Amino acid sequence: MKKRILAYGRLNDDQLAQLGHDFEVLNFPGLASADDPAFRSALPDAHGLIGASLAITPQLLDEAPHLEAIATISVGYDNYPVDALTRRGILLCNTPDVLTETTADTGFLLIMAAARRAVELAEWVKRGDWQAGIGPERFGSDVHGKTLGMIGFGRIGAAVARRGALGFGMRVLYSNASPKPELEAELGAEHHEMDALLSESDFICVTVPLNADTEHLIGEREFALMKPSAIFVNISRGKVVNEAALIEALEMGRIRAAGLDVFEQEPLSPESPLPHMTNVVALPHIGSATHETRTAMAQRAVDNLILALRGERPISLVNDAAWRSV
Ligand code: 8YV
Repeated sequence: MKKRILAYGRLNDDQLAQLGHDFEVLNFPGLASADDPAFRSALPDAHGLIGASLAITPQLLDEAPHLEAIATISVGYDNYPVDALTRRGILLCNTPDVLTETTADTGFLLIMAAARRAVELAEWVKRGDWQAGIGPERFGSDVHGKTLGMIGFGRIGAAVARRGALGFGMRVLYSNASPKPELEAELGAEHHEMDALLSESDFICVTVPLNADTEHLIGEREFALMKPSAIFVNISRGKVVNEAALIEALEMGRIRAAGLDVFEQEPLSPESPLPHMTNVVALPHIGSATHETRTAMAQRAVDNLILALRGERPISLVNDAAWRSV
C-alpha cells in the first residue's frame, strides 16, 4: 500500500504528479485551518504532510499516529511543535537557501520605500495632487552611505547586508548569537551588542527566527534606544516585535518610519492603525512571494518529503535528532 501524503500548500501539477508517482496524495488546496473536517479525518492514515502556514499542534499530531515527515513550504518553522515532532521521530523539513535572495530583496524594498516615502507619495500621484509639490516636509532620507543595523545575521540577514554594503556603500552592524568573521571580512560588518547597534543605526532590519528567546525581542526599551531618525524594518516574524510599542514609537515620533512585511497577528487585524499611518509601509507577508521563489520553495519541499518518506535524509532537515532516532 502506498504511503499517504496530505498536501495543503500551493503545489503545481508537475509537483503533485511527482508526489503521486510513489505516494497517494490527498490535496487540500487553499486549506486555511487544520480544523477542516476532511483534513482532520485524513490524518489517521497520513504518513507525510506538505504545506505552509498551518499551525500544527501536538494534539493534531496525536491524531496522526503514522506520520513520518512534514515538509513545510517555508524557512520559518515557528508554527510547528519541534520538540514533540522530534520525540515522535517525525522529520521536519524546511526550505532555506532557495528564498534567501528574494526575501532580502523584500527587505531592501522596505528600506527604500520607507526611506523615500514611496507609498505615501505614490498616493499623491493617484489622487492627482502632483501640483502640491514636494517640500522639505515630504522629503525622504538617504539610504546610501548610512548605517544599517542587522538584528540576526543568518542567510537572509547577510543577503540584506550584502545589498546595503556592496550596493549602497552602507556601514553594516550586526547583532547575532555568534560572530561571523567571514562576513566581517566580506562586508566590513561589525559585530555589536544589540543596544549599541540600536543607538548607532539609521536603518534597523530584523531577520531573526521566532522562538522563545526572540519573542518580543524589540519593545519599548529598544525603540527608546533608537535614533529619532531611525527607520525600522521587519521581514522575520511579527511576534519578534512588541507591536503596541512599535505603534507608540511611530506615533510619538521616537522613530521616523517603519517597513513591515510581518505582524503579530496575520492576517492583520482590520483595527490595526499600522497600514493607515503615513510613516509605515505595510506589506501582506510577501517576503518570498515571487513566481520563481515560491515554485522553488514548493519544489524543495516536494524533494524533501519524497526523500524523507523513502527513508533517505532530506535536503533541509530542521530536527536532526529525529533523523538519528529513525
Ligand atoms: C513563507 C516565510 O512563504 O519562509 C518563511 O518562513 O515567512 C514565507 O516565505 C510563508 O511562511 C508562507 O509559506
